[in-house]
Amino acid sequence: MQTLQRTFSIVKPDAVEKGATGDILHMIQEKGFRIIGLKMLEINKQQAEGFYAVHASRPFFDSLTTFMSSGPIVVMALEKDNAIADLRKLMGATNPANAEEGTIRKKWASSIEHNAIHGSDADETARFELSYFFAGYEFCK
Ligand code: FUP
Repeated sequence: MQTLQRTFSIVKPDAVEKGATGDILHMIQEKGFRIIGLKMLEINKQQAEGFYAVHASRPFFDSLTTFMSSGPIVVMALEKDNAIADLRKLMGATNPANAEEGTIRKKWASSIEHNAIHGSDADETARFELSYFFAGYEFCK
């Protein structure tokens, strides 16, 4: 059975810088996602560290959080049946070298770090990530 689900996504600084935001939003909407929250903002290093706290012990943590605070990002709340898994499929593999044709990372990512888009990987992380960037009143019906 399909269940309506929410997920969270970020167009990362590399993709915003390339002018890919419109194309990425289009790819997401073409797959049937409903955008129920959307904003562009910049976060500082500390805010990026809070978002990626689960990766704090990983060797790439410092570089990743510096990158994520290096320029504007676009954050999104998305709704669809099976939204979490379907967005991950549309994103493609973390490393663009392994990303399949037709995925957002195949088209726009340039490295494993500068990989264009973030998407929540599970229900619990989606809830945390949505609440990190959105207040409840900001979601559209
Ligand atoms: P993903 O869920 O596909 O975004 O990938 P992960 O949760 O494994 O990693 C989170 C982010 O850390 C990636 F989007 C990019 C970054 N990362 C690196 O910079 N280097 C690595 O070796 C692995 C991940």
